[in-house]
Amino acid sequence: MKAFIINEAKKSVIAGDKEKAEEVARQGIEGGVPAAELLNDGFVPGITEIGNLFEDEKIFLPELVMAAEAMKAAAIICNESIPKDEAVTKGVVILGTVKGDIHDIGKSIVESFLSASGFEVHDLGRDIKTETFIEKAQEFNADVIATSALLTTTMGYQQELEEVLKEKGLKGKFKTIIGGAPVNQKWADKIGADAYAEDAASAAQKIAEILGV
Ligand code: B12
Repeated sequence: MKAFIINEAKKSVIAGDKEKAEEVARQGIEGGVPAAELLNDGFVPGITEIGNLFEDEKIFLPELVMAAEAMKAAAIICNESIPKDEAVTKGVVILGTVKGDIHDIGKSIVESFLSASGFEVHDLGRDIKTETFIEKAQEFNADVIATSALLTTTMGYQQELEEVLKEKGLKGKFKTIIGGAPVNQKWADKIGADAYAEDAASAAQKIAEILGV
């Protein structure tokens, strides 16, 4: 049953079938499949396969958009089922996708995992300017600024954030963590980010590590 649902999840995203993806997400959750498994083993491999087909020019933008809409709808249902841990606050995190970048599916999964792990998360959304990250970090007295970038052309804004934080003398005040498919530890080291995490679960662990909580 579980393997079937997970396979259906993957297939629904590849088919770009939003209604089916929502139905499978609901069925899975009602049937006791953990949201993280539905995402990591079903929906995410589906959208990854679509990304590869797009890269190889085997499918084109309309199909990518349909798959993304199916993925997003399913992720919303999975994310909602992840209980928020409001009893504790391990730290305040400002989260968003950088300027010029509208990819937000992964960022929203990160939001759910961080909230479930006891962080207070302010998700600013996507296409967020460097200045806005800093303003909001100050407004909410944040501990961490977490940025997502999915394009090689927008990763540079993660570097810009480090530079502006340094210029303003805020580098130590707010820790930074970066993520997104083209991003890696090497990039984090190069730009001087405090941490990098490759997925949502390790994002929560890495933030706990850098804050020592
Ligand atoms: C879905 C998708 C879209 C959707 C986005 C919908 C949405 N609301 O997000 C749409 C169709 C809109 C889209 C548009 C475009 N896309 Co697109 N897209 C993808 C695709 C297929 C999947 C991305 C995704 O959601 N993955 C699933 C999630 C769960 O994974 P994730 O984002 O990596 O997130 C995980 C980790 O990275 C990490 N993480 C993510 N964020 C953060 C943040 C922090 C702080 C941390 C710690 C961790 C972390 O945790 C997440 C969960 O585990 C990728 C292919 C790929 N393999 O990445 C291409 C891809 C990113 N897109 C690409 C391109 C080129 C585009 C367009 C330019 C296409 C065009 N010609 O218009 C536009 C760009 C628009 C813009 N200005 O942003 C290229 C980028 C190439 C490059 N080298 O830069 C890719 C790689 C496809 C390809 N192979 O060519 N896209």
